[in-house]
Amino acid sequence: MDRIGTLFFSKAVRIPASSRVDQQPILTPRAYSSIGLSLLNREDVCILIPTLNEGGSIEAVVKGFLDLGFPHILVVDGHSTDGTADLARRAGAEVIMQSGSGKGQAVKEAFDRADSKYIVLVDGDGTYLPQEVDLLLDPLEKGVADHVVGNRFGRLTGGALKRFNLFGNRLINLFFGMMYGVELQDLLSGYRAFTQEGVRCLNLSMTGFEIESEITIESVKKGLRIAEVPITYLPRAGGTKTKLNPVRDGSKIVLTIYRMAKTQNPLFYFGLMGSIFGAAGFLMGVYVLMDWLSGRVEHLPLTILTAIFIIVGFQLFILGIQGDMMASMHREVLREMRRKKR
Ligand SMILES: Nc1nc2c(ncn2[C@@H]2O[C@H](COP(=O)(O)OP(=O)(O)OP(=O)(O)O)[C@@H](O)[C@H]2O)c(=O)[nH]1
Ligand SMILES: [Mg+2]
Repeated sequence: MDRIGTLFFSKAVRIPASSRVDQQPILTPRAYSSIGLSLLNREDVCILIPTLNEGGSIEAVVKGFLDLGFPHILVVDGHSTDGTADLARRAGAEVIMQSGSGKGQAVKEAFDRADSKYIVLVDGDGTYLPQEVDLLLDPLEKGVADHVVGNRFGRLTGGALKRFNLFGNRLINLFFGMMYGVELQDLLSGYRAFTQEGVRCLNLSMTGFEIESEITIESVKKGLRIAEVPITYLPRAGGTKTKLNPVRDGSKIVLTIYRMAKTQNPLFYFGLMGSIFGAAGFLMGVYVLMDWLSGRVEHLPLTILTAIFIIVGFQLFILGIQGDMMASMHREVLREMRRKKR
């Protein structure tokens, strides 16, 4: 049975918590090997940090990665007004100003410039631990993944995610799983690692906070191997402000997940629209019929509308089925091409 065209889940690789660095602030080479993590060349890694007014945390984040031996740190700043760019530069990072606006645009610009073997994407708000970066890089180095997501729910610190955001995240992950048939625990994580080839496969267009969903959906579409590793998630430092509006950005994220499913799961995409038309037509039909049966009242225009709604709903379903067949064939061809390439 086809993986995506159904509502069944397939699992992303989940790396167990047993290989976590847990409480260790900075790990020595010996500590890494003792917990089974590979020691890769830090020169091969580029750390990308999008920032907008993160003056309260950016220095610590940049220094955290430098202290671990990562020499390539690129901060893409959204024209902060609190001196973030200067603070990052003084801490030792290369800083560029993004040419447009929004986190998504900054990430795209950063991806275009990063030419290292491995690319790490991390928020500059100090909510992620630099010393856990090896947990993300390890599956790449071992060749078992092309895109590793740091799962914030692996080790959530009290208050790091507000109850409303936690609920929203859970719903979005569930919705994503239903749409794309891939079970992920943290679609919206801001701590990720990629191989260079993985990043080059991604065709990104979102400019705002939808970027994380788009990156993950593109990874699924392009057949990248996604792994999740449990990481620590800390609350934002006091005095620093979130740029995320849970309602406005949350609905944009849901819409992005839905819209991008058009080619990946057309049955769900068109089926959902078809169900809405069908249900509206059915309800209007019941009303028309009840009135006619009880008092011989005719609603001619409403009857025509009912018929139109039901026909449109039905046609959307047929479109979904046809789209699903085309998507399955397309995936089959892609799989075959990939198999031949290997
Ligand atoms: N360059 C750039 N960075 C941005 C922009 N908006 C947000 N960021 C950065 O993107 C990262 C994530 O933004 P946050 O506001 O922390 O959003 P979040 O992590 O989803 O939400 P929190 O729960 O508040 O942490 C941070 O490092 C921000 O500074 C932007 O327009 N341009
Ligand atoms: Mg954040």
